[in-house]
Amino acid sequence: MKIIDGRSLASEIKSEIKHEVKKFINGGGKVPHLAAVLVGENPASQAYVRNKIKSCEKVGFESTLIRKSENISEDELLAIIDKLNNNDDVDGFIVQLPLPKHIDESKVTLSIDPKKDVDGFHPVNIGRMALGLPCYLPATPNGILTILERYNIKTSGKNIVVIGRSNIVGTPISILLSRNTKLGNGTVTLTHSRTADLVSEVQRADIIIAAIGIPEFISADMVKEGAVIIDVGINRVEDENAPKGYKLVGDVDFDEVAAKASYITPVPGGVGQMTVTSLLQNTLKAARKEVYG
Ligand code: BQF
Repeated sequence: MKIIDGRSLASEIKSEIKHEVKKFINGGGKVPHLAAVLVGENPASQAYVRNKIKSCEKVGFESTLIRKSENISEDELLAIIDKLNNNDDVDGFIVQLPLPKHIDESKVTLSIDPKKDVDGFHPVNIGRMALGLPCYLPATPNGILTILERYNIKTSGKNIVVIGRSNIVGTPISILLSRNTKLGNGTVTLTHSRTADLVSEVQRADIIIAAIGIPEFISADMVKEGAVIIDVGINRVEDENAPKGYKLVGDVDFDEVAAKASYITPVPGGVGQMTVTSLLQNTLKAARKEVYG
């Protein structure tokens, strides 16, 4: 069994990006610039955005953080997005999710110019992804593909079971892994809350992508000997002994499942790390005008 080291892989990719940034600037390019909009005080969201801004510094990007109160109106937020869409100095930007309940997330996503949508959430980017056209790939699916690529884990002809059908993970990773591409050609089963016999579907899997959002849902009895386990879950569970009063666990019962797996991603330090490098990769693409010219 091999534990996939998301931290060291992410740091390797960040130094590759840093090198690419230097080359780009030496060739007359501008410093890539990512902006992030953070609404409200959600502690997890604050941590994620902090992490993204810090990562920008690490690779030599410029970054701008726009913080707004929980009470911002939808129109005010849309006005900020409009300004970012039209600010030539900003190559790409993200609006950190989730947003407060009075703001329509899909309206916000649709208002982002696809050229600057480095999260890859706009329907234009999802559509282009589905057709294999140049696009900004969504961060978590791209991070998963990078793990499979760098660890030389083959997907062609494999039974791949994805658990969870969210717009940002389950649905796009199912599409990417089933396409006729180097990191695709899998036989993908997308399972969800209405799946008739989830356990037997998962038991057939050569590769399991767990993106359910239920702490330690995948137990050893659900896993075939030698399966590859990609755990996308990031769940806060109470832990009196932890300094913050909680710890992070994945959707997989790590200790139990690791014993049967050929490869497994830990939480923390697995897929989550790679989502941030994907965002940096998309921002570099935006600065180089690789996707939309
Ligand atoms: C790690 C996210 C749910 C909803 C909105 C490293 C991150 C997380 C974990 C991170 C996530 C999850 C992000 C680890 C960004 C991933 O070491 O395990 C990094 O920063 N993430 C987000 O921006 O929005 C989310 C999950």
